[in-house]
Parts: sequence; structure tokens; C-alpha cells
Amino acid sequence: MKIVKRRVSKRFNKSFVTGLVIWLIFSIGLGSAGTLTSVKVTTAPVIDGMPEAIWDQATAMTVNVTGGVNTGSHTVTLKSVYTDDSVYFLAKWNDPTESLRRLPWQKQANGTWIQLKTPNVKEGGENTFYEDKFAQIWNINISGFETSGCFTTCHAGENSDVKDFGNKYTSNPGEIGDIWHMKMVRTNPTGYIDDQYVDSTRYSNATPDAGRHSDPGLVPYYNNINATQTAPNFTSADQPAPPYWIFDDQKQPFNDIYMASDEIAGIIVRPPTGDRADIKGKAVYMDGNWTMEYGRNLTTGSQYDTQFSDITKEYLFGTAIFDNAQTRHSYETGASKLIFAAPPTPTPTFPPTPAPMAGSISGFKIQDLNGNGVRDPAERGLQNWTIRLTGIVDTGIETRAFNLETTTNADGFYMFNNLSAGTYIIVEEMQTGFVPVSSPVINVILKQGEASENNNFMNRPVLNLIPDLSGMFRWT
Ligand SMILES: [Ca+2]
Ligand SMILES: [Ca+2]
Ligand SMILES: [Ca+2]
Ligand SMILES: [Ca+2]
Repeated sequence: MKIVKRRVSKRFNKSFVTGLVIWLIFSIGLGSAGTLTSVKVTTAPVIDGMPEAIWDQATAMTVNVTGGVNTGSHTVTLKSVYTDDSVYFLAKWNDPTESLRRLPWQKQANGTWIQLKTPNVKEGGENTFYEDKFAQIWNINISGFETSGCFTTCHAGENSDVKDFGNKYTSNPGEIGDIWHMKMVRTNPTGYIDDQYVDSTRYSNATPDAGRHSDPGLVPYYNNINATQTAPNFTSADQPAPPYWIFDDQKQPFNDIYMASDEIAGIIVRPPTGDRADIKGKAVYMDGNWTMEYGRNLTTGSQYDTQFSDITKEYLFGTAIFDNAQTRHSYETGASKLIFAAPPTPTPTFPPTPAPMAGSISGFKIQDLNGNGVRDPAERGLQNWTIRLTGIVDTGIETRAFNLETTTNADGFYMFNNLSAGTYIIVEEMQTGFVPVSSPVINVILKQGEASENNNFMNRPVLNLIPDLSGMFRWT
């Protein structure tokens, strides 16, 4: 008997070591296990473990996890959507057992109570009377996470005198990762994922959890055990178990009305508060699968949480599945990354461009015979004089400058058509024999569609400037 036992044990150790070596060979340099793309949605999903149509907008990422106890390997599909202020996930994984029978009390034939557990297991080694769990580590600043993922915090085999599988901690002081830990008995009933973190704390008697910590806030569960540790301390209207939890606000003093082999939940649950209450989650078990929805604000402001503060960045994470396992979970190789897809660009809806109403500037070139600046009935226009128009046009879409030129017609009339609103300067080109009576430059601020008329240039023949001296030479 002894020999057989030793052989089995040896074989186990050998296969475990071989597996670890193979795993290490495969994991080094493999890098990212996959990319999960979060897509922008306008309506948040309801976190109830029942996927709604909104998830159809997201593409699933599949990650295979291996190396755990019980089922040992699982296929996890993940989806993600986000809104202006929150990010949500949908996870689904195969698990042939809905494991909820976590360390329950059981009444014995002799009327005493015992808490069901596997005898002589080391710390963290309960893999029979336990619960299903799901965990993700979101990297904050852990060196090596990009290539090794969660495994960089895994220190298997440490403190093997007391620990079933070892410790979890980051390598260097100041390095931290955000842990999201769904516990199907302890946090799922109240609709939360336990919000935790890992840092570089090493194992000691004072710190038996090493680097694993919970975010500050009300602890969402506690053991249902009396002061002498001989029976449950509470029961509830829905006991005996299942369910394998009792809601804190429904608990009643334990009154032993139960029959032999009845079981009572070993855990009292309540909603967490504060930093520990950042992640809502709900998982539903059906047909050999867990389906879980969970979500969180993009930013929490906590040093113990990853902050999705820049949706143009990549966020590294790793996923683990616990099948009725306290510590020995299945894990993914390398690190996955979350990216946020840019929200779809709305089709630009510019206001319809109004058909430009053509403006015009016109006027006359007038022979102002008497130089009074006014067109008198006898005064006529001057033909074939050049008029130039300089403009600066600002339509709101573009600014442009231009020069136009025209000549006056037989009536001395000129006109510039098809003008946009703008600031214009009209200049007449002088000709020999005339002097301007009015300014040879006219400023016009033209409104959209305006016809600016009678921008007249008055010119007096130089000959007319000579005083009529004929009388002076009249010798009479
Ligand atoms: Ca839902
Ligand atoms: Ca299970
Ligand atoms: Ca938190
Ligand atoms: Ca956290």
C-alpha cells in the first residue's frame, strides 16, 4: 500500500514538473494571448448574467485556460462594450459542475454539527467543498506582465509546508495589479465581483496571504460559525442549504430544528462598500456553462484599481478559472489586451449650403462738366474707361482676394456681377485730360446678395478747369 502511494505521488510530481517546464517553454516569448476589443454602445447592458441584444455588437475573444484542478482546462469567451463612463464584460466558460457547496455545515446522526472540508489540506488546498470562481488580473505596473501575464505574480511551491500551491505577489516594491475576483458563493449572490489587488508583500506569519489583498471597504462575506466553533451561528428562512449562503439582512439566530444530514450555509453575504464595491457582476449557471456579466466605471480613482482613463491605450490582463478550487485555478498563457474601438464617426450633418445669392456693384463714370460732383441732366457718361475691383471675400468657408476689371459702356455704366459678400475697393483708372471730382477710390462693404448701385466716379475735363478768360481779351 505504502509503495503504491509513493509511486502515485512520484508520478504526480514528475508530471507536474514536466508540465511546468513545458508551460514555461511555451509561455516565454509567446506574449499576448489575444486582443479583446471593447465597442462603444449608447445603452449599458443590465448586469444580470443574461446577455441582451447589445452584446451582439461586440466580437468575442476566446482564451483557453489550463493547469487547474478538477476540470483542469476551460475555454473562456469574452466580450466587452463601453459607454461614456463605464466598461462592461460578458464572460462565458464551460464547467461541468455548478460548484456552490462551500464548506457547509452538516448535521450528524448524533445531532452534532461538522463543517465539511477535506481533511489535512494545506492552506488554499480545498478543492472538494468549495465554490466556482473567476478571476482577472489587470496590470497596473507589474514588470514582466506583458510577456508572462498573471504568471509573473505566481510563485508556485513557496512555503510548501503550509501552502498548497504557493504564493502570489509582484516582484518589486511598488508593483501592483488589480484583481477582479468573482466568487460564486461569497459575492455573486449580492451582485458583486470582489475588488482586490496584488502587490509585492511576501509570505510571513503576519502576512499569510502574501501579495493578495482586498481593496478597502466593507468585507462582503464572513463565516457562519458560532463562538465555540461547533455549529452555525445563523440560519435563514431558506435553509437548509441550498442555497449555500445566507444574506446578512435575512439571517436569524441559529435554532437547531434540522434533521441529520441537513446542511447549513457556511457563509453570510452582504454587499461590499467603498473601494471594494467598484465592480458589479452577476453569473448564471446553465447547461454546463457559467455566463457572467460584469462592469465598472472606466475610472475609480483608487490606487488599487486599473484606470481606463485613456481609451486610446491598451490594457493588459489575464484570466483564470477556478473549478471548485480554492487556489489551483486554470490560467492563460501570456497576457491578453483590451483595446477600446473608437466610437463610430457620426455622418457629418452640415447645414445645407445656401445657394449663394449673387451680389453686384455698379455705377457710372460721369463727365462732370461743371465739377459740382453731381450729375446734372446734361452730363453724360464716359465710355471705355477702365474700372478695377479689388475684393477680400470671407464666405465663412474660405477667404480669397481677387482683382476684376471692366470698362464702362456707352452710358459710362459699369457693373461687377456674381459677387459674394465681402469688402471691396473700386478704383477708376484715370485718363489724360480729366481730373477726379470725387474720390478715385470707393470702398464698398457688400452684404450677401446686395446690389450696390451708383458707385459713381465724377470726372471733370481739364479744359473746363481753365477759367473763361475770353472776356478779358475782349477789347471793347
Ligand atoms: Ca444582461
Ligand atoms: Ca464547477
Ligand atoms: Ca476598487
Ligand atoms: Ca482593485
